[in-house]
Amino acid sequence: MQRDQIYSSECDLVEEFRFDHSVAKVFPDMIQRSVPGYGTVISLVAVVADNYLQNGTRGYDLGASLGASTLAMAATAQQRGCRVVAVDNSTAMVERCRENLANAGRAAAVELCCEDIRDTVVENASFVVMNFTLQFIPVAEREEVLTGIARGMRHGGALMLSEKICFEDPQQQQRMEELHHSFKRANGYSDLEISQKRTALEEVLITETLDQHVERLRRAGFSTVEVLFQALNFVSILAVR
Ligand code: GEK
Repeated sequence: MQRDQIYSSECDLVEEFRFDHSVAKVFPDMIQRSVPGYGTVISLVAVVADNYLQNGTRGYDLGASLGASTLAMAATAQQRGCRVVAVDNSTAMVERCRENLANAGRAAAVELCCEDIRDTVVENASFVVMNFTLQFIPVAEREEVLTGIARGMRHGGALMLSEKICFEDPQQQQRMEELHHSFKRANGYSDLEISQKRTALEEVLITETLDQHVERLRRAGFSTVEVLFQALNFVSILAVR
């Protein structure tokens, strides 16, 4: 696994974060060292898929990156005659994802689309995973994306939504942010890397509170919405149609 050193030397001007080739190359290392509980989230994708994927339906991975969540649902999907659709709008990510799926022997079971998830038409879905992707969609457009997902889902189907969140209480926000920075330091990121990455993401990754997510999911048409897993300021929500 190639080590993420993108922000290790001082930049005169930190540019807005983009999912380009330099990011795609180090992505597995970057996400593992930046998102507390990432490995558990991916294991939970397999568990939720096993519980919710219905025979002959579809599973979607929206914001698939290199296909970690796609691969976590692929075995169950194949056994149940389900088609998996993986979507990402970064060509760099999609190219590498294609290689990963082929190396894992899952290329035929997955339809990989390079498109914006705002344009994806979800159909006949019993399981949709959107891990750490809604946070990159403008806030005003998030409800429409979720309503579209809910509309394309079978009764009893599940959406697993994982997000970095913020907190209404400023003290809680500060505590969680400090702990997240400590988590990154413990994983070998320097203070310079942490602060430059933070600047790069400032206008790109917009967090909301858990309540905002839960309320929006209910409005979008999900009947039960509950927390599946949380590690610091990262949460996975299970929303059942
Ligand atoms: C994982 N789910 O490993 N349309 C499609 N893709 C998008 C859009 C968009 N509008 N905006 C961002 N992306 C993965 C991790 S990463 C999370 C997901 C992170 C894509 C973007 O190209 C990137 O690959 C992914 O969403 C977010 O479980 O980097 O924090």
